[in-house]
This record gives sequence, C-alpha cells and structure tokens, in this order.
Amino acid sequence: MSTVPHASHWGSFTAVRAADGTVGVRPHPDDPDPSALLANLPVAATGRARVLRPHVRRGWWEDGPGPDARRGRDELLAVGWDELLDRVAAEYRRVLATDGPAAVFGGSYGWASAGRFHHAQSQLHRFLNCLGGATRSSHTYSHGTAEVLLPHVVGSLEPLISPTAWSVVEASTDLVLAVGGLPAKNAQVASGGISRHEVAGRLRAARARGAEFVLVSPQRDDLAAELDADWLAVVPGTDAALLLAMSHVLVTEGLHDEDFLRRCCAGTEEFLASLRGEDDGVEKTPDWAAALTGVDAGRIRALARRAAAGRTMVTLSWSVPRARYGEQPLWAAIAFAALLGQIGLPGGGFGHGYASTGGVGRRAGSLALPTLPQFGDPLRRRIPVARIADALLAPGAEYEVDGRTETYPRLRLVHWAGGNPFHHHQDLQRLQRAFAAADTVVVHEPFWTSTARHADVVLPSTTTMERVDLGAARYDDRIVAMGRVHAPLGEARDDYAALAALADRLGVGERFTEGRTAPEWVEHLYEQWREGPAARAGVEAPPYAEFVAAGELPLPPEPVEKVLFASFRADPQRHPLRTPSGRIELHSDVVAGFGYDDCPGHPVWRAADEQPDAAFPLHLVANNPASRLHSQLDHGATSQASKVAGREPLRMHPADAAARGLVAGQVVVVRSRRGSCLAGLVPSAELREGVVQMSTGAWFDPVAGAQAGVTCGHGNVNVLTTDVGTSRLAQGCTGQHAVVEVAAHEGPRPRVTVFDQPVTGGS
Ligand SMILES: Nc1nc2c(c(=O)[nH]1)N[C@H]1C(S)=C(S)[C@@H](COP(=O)(O)OP(=O)(O)OC[C@H]3O[C@@H](n4cnc5c(=O)[nH]c(N)nc54)[C@H](O)[C@@H]3O)O[C@H]1N2
Ligand SMILES: Nc1nc2c(c(=O)[nH]1)N[C@H]1C(S)=C(S)[C@@H](COP(=O)(O)OP(=O)(O)OC[C@H]3O[C@@H](n4cnc5c(=O)[nH]c(N)nc54)[C@H](O)[C@@H]3O)O[C@H]1N2
Ligand SMILES: [Mo]
Repeated sequence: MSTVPHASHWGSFTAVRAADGTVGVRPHPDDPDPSALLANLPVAATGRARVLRPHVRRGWWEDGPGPDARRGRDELLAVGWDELLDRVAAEYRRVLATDGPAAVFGGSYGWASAGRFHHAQSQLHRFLNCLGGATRSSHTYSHGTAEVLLPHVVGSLEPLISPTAWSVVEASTDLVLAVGGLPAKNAQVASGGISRHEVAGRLRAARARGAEFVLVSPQRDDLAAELDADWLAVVPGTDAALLLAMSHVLVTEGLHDEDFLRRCCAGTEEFLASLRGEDDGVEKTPDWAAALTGVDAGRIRALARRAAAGRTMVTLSWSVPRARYGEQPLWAAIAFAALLGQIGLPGGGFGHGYASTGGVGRRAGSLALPTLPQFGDPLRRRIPVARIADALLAPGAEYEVDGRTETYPRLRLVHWAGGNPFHHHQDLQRLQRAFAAADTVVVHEPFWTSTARHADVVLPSTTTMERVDLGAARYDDRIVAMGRVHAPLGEARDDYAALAALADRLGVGERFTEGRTAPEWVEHLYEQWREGPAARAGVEAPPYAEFVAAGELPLPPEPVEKVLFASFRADPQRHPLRTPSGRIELHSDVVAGFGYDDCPGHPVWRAADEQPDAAFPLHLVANNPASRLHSQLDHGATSQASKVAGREPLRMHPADAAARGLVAGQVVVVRSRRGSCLAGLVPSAELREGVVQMSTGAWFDPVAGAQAGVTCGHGNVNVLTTDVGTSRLAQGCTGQHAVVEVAAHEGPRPRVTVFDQPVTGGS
C-alpha cells in the first residue's frame, strides 16, 4: 500500500494505492466538509472509458482532412503515436501555410484538472503561441456575461472575483437575499483546488448569529434547509422583473438612500424614470412583476421593505445571467443594492457568485502562484467562448459583441485539450454540424468522452494521478505536492509530452520545452516561485525536495476582512471606479450608445424568446451537477449512484408528474424544439410547479439515443438547450434554461454505451 498527497478541483486528498493497483481516496484531514465528489476519482485508475492508445478516424486517415459529416460516426483506428503525430504535424503545416494561424481554433475551453504545470489549456496555449498563435475564445461559460457587463457598470470584475469576505457576511449581514441560491453542491468545487470547504460552516455561523435568509429560486434546495430561508419560488428567467419591482417599492416608499445615489451612482435619473415607465409606458410595480414572476405582489413589497430595514447582502448566483438577456438580472441586482445604499458597508451591498464555487469570498489571493509562462498570444484573435458553433458554421459572417462588429475567421483545424464541448455547449446536434465543417479535429483526452468520439485524432492523456504537479489556487491556503499515484495506463502521455513531440516536428520543440522534462519543469516552477513571489511576500518556503517530502506547504493566513468597494464609498472622488463617470452606472451612456435593443443602457425586463406553450409547457433548469464536476468522471461512484434507471435524473414537481401519469424511477423522454433525451424521473416538491430540473454533464450518447429513437439515450441536457447568446452586448452562454415537455418513454431502453471502449479497427 502506498499513500500519495494529491489535489483536485473538489478537494485535496490522499490517494491510497493497494497492492492490486486499485486506488482509494481519503479526504484531507484539515477539511471540515470534504466533498462526495472525491469518490468519483478511483474509476480513473481502472481503465474504464480510458483512451488507452492514440486513435484516428478512418475517413480522415484514408481520405485526408476536410469537412466530413461522418465525424462522430466513423470507425476509429488504433495507430502508433509517431505515425499519427507525423500526420498531425503535416496538417498543421498545410493549414498554417494556406490560411495562417487564425484558421487554427485553440480556445480549448474547459476545466481540465488541478495542477499548475500540467493544466491542459496552459500547455496547449503555450504550444500554439510558439507557432504564431491561434484563434482563441474570450470569457467563460461560467460568468462570461458578467465579464462584459460589470466593467461598464462598476468598472471591474471585483464583485465576482473578490466580493466582500465570507467572514464579514458571517459577522455583519442581517439579511442574505440569495437570488439563485447558495447551493452547497456548487461550493464543493473551486478551480485549481480547495483544501478546506468552508461555505456551509459560514452560512451556519451567520444563521446562528441571527442572520436571516431569503431564497429566490425555482428550487427550494438551492439553500440548505437548516438556514430556515423564506422561499420565493420565482419563474425561471424573471429575476430582473422581481428586482425592478423591488426597486420601485424602495423609491415609491422613500426607502432608497438618496445620499448614496448622489455621491456614488451615475444615471440614476434615467433608471428611476424607467421604473416609472417613462421609457416603455410600463410602470415596474409589484403587481406588474407578480404576473411575470409568480411571486405575490405583497411578498415583493414586504421583501423590499425588509431589505431596507437592516444590513442586506444581495447575492446573485452565476447561473441567473447564464440565460437569454442574462445581463438584465445582474444589472438590476446591482441597481437594487445601490438604491439600498449599503454598497461598501460591512455585510451590505452585493456579490456575484457566493457559493457558485467554494473559493468566492474566501481569501484575497494576493500571492502570485507558480505559473507556466505562455509567451503571450501573438495573434490576439478571439471569439466569444459560447459562439464556437456559429464560428465553425458561418466563416466570414459578421457578429456584434460589446459595441464592436467582428467577423468569424475560417476555422480549419480545431485543437482541444482539457474541455468537453460535447458536454458544455448548447444544442449538441448543431455542434455536430459545426464540427463536421472543420477540416481536422484534434483532441487530447484521458477518457472516451463524446468530444473524443467526434474527433479525427484522439491523443490519450494521462490523468493527474499519473503525474507529478503543484496543486494551488488563488483562494486556497496551501500548495499541494501532487504525487504520482500510479503509472500511466496504456500508451497515455502527458499533454506536455504529446505537444512537445508535435512541437519538435514543427521546428519549435526547443522553444516549447526549454530542454526540460515534465518533472524538471514542476521543480523549476516551484523554485522560481520560492525565490520570487514567495520570498518577496515573506513566505518561508523550503527547497523543492523538502516540500515534496512534507506533501504540502501551508500559506500564511491573509487578511479576510475585505468589504467590496469600501474605499470607493468612503471617498468616491479619491477612489473612483473605473467607469466613465467613476461611479456605479445605473444607466450607461456607453452601453446605450451601442444601440442594442436586446441590452439597452439600463436594466430592463426582457422575456426570453422561447416561453412555455402547449407543445413545450415546462421550464427546464439545466444547472451544474451535485454528483460530479460537469462531465468529469460521470462513470465514477458518486455520479453513478445518482442515476435513475441508468439515466440522468430529471426532477419534476409531483403535481406535474401526476398530471402526466408519471411515477418515480420511470424512464421518461424529455423533448425540446432542438432534440430529445431519456431521463430517470424523480418527483420532488423542492421545485416550483411547472419547472423541471436536469443537471449538465451526463455523457452524450447518440448511439443509445438512436436505438431509443431520441437524440441522447443517457440524458445530456444540452441536446435540449438553444445555441444563442445572451444579447449583442455579452454574447454569453444561455444554457441554464429551455422549455420542454416530458412523457413516458415507450420505446426500447438501450444500455448506455458511452462509457464502453468504442468499436475500433486496426490500421
Ligand atoms: N446547459 C448548460 N450547459 C452548461 C452550463 C449550464 O449551466 N447549463 N454550464 C457551463 C459551465 S459554467 C461550464 S464551466 C462548462 C464546463 O465545461 P467543461 O469545462 O468543458 O467540462 P468538463 O467536464 O470539466 O470538461 C473537462 C474535460 O477535460 C478532461 N481532462 C481532465 N484532465 C485532463 C488533462 O489533464 N488533460 C486533458 N487533455 N484533458 C483532461 C476531462 O476528462 C473532461 O472531459 O459547461 C457549461 N455548460
Ligand atoms: N458539484 C459541482 N459544483 C460546481 C460545478 C459542478 O459541475 N459540480 N461547476 C462549477 C462551475 S464551472 C460553475 S460556473 C459554478 C456554477 O454556479 P451556478 O451557475 O451558480 O450554479 P448552477 O448550479 O448552474 O445554478 C444554481 C442555481 O440557480 C437556480 N436558477 C436557475 N435558473 C434560475 C433563475 O432564472 N432564477 C433564479 N433565481 N434561480 C435560478 C437553479 O435552481 C440552480 O440550482 O459551479 C461550480 N461548482
Ligand atoms: Mo463554469
């Protein structure tokens, strides 16, 4: 038996390897609330669903590169690393010579794994930068809309990167108004690693001190039951209307803070005029909002008064803007908090994404971390991250984003490492058509995800447990010496090694590797950090060998009393925000100047284009899963334990189930205008009636789907969602919502095949 320290996005842990090679996982002893996701890890060492050899799609291997609708259906051939990398290098030379680096798409969005050196995107981006760059993507699926809107409204991303610290909320907030909730399930995870899960404890302590909670969400369990929250079961996509009506109450009842508005806000008059309906003829009263949100007008009034009566923290989850017109609820939440006048006071104001991960609000994260240099992107060509299918399908087409008109490049070679677009993107059948339009798709993956299955070239990657690395994240309180738990399975190689071999063939090998092996790089990054940022910050870090022997390096505690925008509030002249006015912009002349009717110059109410109707009467909430990180390790123990009849569970209010004659555990078919999937039914009174919920991340299984007469036989929600941006402003992801119908599945119930080894041939 051997024990090895290791780190993952959902917690630090000790891997225990038994004599027979099986791997077990023990949570870190310092973790007060370890994540159940740890139990998904052992499957990675078993070989199940692992890519064990390099593979190539027969059509590409035999007929050469080019658009091909067989992608995802063609036979895959197991081939040798060298002959395959020779062909990939030749394809790179061809594409670069004929179309230049903009024809390579290297955005490669995705969470990959923890580990500062082996981080897959960092490796791929460094490789591409050696070759002259590539078309990349801007912003994130997580909070891309905020990344575009917040700079216009508050001049920075601080509300989502480092809002008021949890410790301050715990000590000072009277009322937590949680729009989109503070779901414990999401706080299990923090990008790069998390050694102590603290959010549940913070919330409990705040409650014990006397803080009260109001939950605005279609789902009651978006806030722990022990917090005794009042639940406003809002209709999905209507939060902007609710917040505007609450703002209307503050103003009509004189509960707004005129001094704060005068000193710290700009565009107040335009915003107040729009609440009165002077722009669109609709006064934003509680009665108006009640009809849209499903929340009683009296409760809307009472909530606004309650928020004004004490110290109130308005929080908005990242999910709420991840929907059509998602800019509006975010801007409306900021405007409501501005009217309350508590921004910059301890425990008041607003924050975006508390509990959306376990890192938000945790530490200042001011100490720089060990980082692989990427040389800078010489091309600087970006598309909005969630517009990838548009770009592949419509080269040369114009689109608008954040006041600019841009053109999609002609993308020929798509190169992905560390992401799973056939999980994360919307309308997967459209994504299949988009992938068919590429000349070549190269994917590095440890697992046979659907993205790997839609590639021309599949390069088997190691998992973190097969390599040495540094586990560290901005919000975490230690650096973990991630040890190698077991040898690589099959012919898997580190992404670094695969890219180094490709770089060699393309004449940039020396630049890419700087002559170091992967373990030498890890030591080098640590030592550079130790002698640089750590020494400057007074952190006493031991030499690398000692660090590895100790297994981790605790980082000194940081002051965690941050109050967002405190200095701005105290003196807006001396500490202005980086907006044109230097203040919070309740109306933005810049945004208004773009002339976008789908995102005008101040927060407005916009109904999503697609509303429930006779054919598709149910709102679908397609949110992040409790039992895994996205699609990662969907075949792991915790994720598998959540499945119902072998499918992804669909939760539905018991009354909606009864109306359809559906019972618990039944296999159902979920349909939208885009596609259909199987699911396992879970009736639950935790949902608002008329709303169903299905998590993202079940591996897309079109093979089982075809046998069952649906698009996906397993339950990937993204066959149901719409591939459209939030608005012309942010062009953010809108995957959180769709409208659907659910019925009993009468046809065959094929076994889920997507975790099996694909049927392959030999070359
Ligand atoms: N409908 C809907 N869709 C959504 C969302 C939603 O709310 N609703 N949420 C969106 C959000 S917020 C996000 S962040 C995205 C997440 O989307 P992704 O980040 O793409 O999802 P992951 O499943 O984390 O994909 C990571 C992939 O990297 C692989 N991987 C892990 N380690 C390594 C490695 O070392 N090397 C290589 N080469 N590969 C590795 C994993 O096996 C996995 O396939 O999904 C988005 N999609
Ligand atoms: N266990 C686990 N944790 C994760 C992740 C994971 O995959 N698994 N993913 C991580 C990532 S990348 C991200 S970006 C974050 C995501 O963080 P979020 O985007 O905040 O999380 P979601 O779970 O997608 O949505 C949170 C809740 O919002 C509610 N909601 C949906 N629509 C509406 C609406 O219109 N109005 C209101 N008021 N509420 C609504 C839903 O009930 C849902 O449960 O989570 C991170 N944490
Ligand atoms: Mo995300």
